[in-house]
Amino acid sequence: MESTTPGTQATSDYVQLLAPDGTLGEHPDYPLDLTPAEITSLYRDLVLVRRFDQEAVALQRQGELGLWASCLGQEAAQIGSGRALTDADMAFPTYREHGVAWCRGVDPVDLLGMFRGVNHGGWDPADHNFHLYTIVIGSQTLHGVGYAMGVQRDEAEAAVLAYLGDGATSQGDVNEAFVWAGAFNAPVVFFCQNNQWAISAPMERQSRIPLHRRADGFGFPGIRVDGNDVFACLAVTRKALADARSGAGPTLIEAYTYRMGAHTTSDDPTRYRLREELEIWKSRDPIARVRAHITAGGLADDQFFREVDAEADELGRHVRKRCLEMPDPDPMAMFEHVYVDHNRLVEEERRQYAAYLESFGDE
Ligand SMILES: Cc1ncc(C[n+]2csc(CCOP(=O)(O)OP(=O)(O)O)c2C)c(N)n1
Ligand SMILES: [Mg+2]
Repeated sequence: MESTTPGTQATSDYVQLLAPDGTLGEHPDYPLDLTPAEITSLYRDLVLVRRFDQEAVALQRQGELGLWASCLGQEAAQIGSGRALTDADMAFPTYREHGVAWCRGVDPVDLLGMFRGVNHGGWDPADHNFHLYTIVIGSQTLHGVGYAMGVQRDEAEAAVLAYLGDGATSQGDVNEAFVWAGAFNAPVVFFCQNNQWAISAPMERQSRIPLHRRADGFGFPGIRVDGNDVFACLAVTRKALADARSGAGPTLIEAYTYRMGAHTTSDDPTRYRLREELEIWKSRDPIARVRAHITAGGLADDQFFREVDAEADELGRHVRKRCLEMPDPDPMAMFEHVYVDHNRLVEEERRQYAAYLESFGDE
C-alpha cells in the first residue's frame, strides 16, 4: 500500500502470525503453540482491557478523572507482551500500559488513583513486578536498564521489559538507555509501541528509518512485529525475554500499531490526522481478528462470547463504583514520601500549607 498518510505504509516487513481476517500463519523463528483455552483466554484479556479503558474515558468525560491516556487499539501489543513475562521478570511501563498492568495482576481500579488525583501511584511495584506509571517520557527505560544490570549482578533468572513509545525514541534518556544496555549486555527488552503518533507529531518526524533498525547502531538486535497481532507479540516478546534471561543481551521490539483514540482526554486528534487513517487501522483491529480465528476454528461458541461481554460490562460497573468510592486524600499527605530523609524546603512548605488550612477555622 503506497501512501503518505502516517502509519499506512507497507507492513509486510514485520512478524505476523494472525492476519486481520483471523487466518493463522507460521514464522520459522517464532513458533507458537497455543491451546484453545489459551487463545480464548487471550481474547478475554483483550475484551476486558478494552472495556476497562472505555469506562475510564467515560469517567474522565464525566469529571471523575482529571485525565486518561487510552490504550484503544494497542491491546494486542500490551497483552501479547505482558503475557510473555514470567513472575520474576520486571516491567517498566509508560502511562498507557493498562493491558500490561492487567497481565501483572494490578487491580484496574488502582490504575485510576493517579488520574483521579488521589494518590501518586496506586500500587506497590514490588507486589506485581510492575513499576509505577512514568510520565516523564523515556525515563523508565533508564530505570529498566539499571534494574536489569542489578538482575545481571544478582545472576537472577529474570529479565526486564521496558516500554516506550515511538516519540520516546527521540528522547536522550532512551538513547542513553540503549547505550548502557548494549555496552553491558543487560537482560532488558525494549518494547516500543509505535502507535504512529507522539501527541500530534507523526512518526515521520521521529526517524528516517524504521525504528527497530535503530538497534543496529547500539549493537543489539531489533525486530518489528505486527502490534495488532496478539499471537505475534507474545511469540516475539517471549523469545526476546528468553534471550535476555540466557545472557544473550537486549532486544528492541518495535510493535507496529496504532493509537485509535486521542493521545489523552485533553487532546483532539481531528485537528491533525485524517479520518481515513483511522478507518484503515479499524480494519486491522486487534480483537476482531482473534474473534474471527476462534469462530472459524470452532474454538468456542456464541455462549462464550456472550459471557465475555457480560463479564466486561460487569468489570465496567465495578470499576466505576470503586472509582467513585475512592476517598479524598488528606491534603497534608502530599508532603509525605517526597524525600526519604528530612528536607528543609519540604518541611517549610508543609508548615506554610498547614497554617493556610488552619486559617479556614474548624468548619
Ligand atoms: C520529558 C518529557 N517531555 C515531554 C513530555 C510531554 N509529552 C507527554 S506524552 C508525549 C508524547 C509521547 O509520544 P510517544 O512516545 O509516541 O508515546 P505515546 O503517547 O504515543 O504512547 C510528550 C511529548 C513529557 N511527558 N516528558
Ligand atoms: Mg506514540
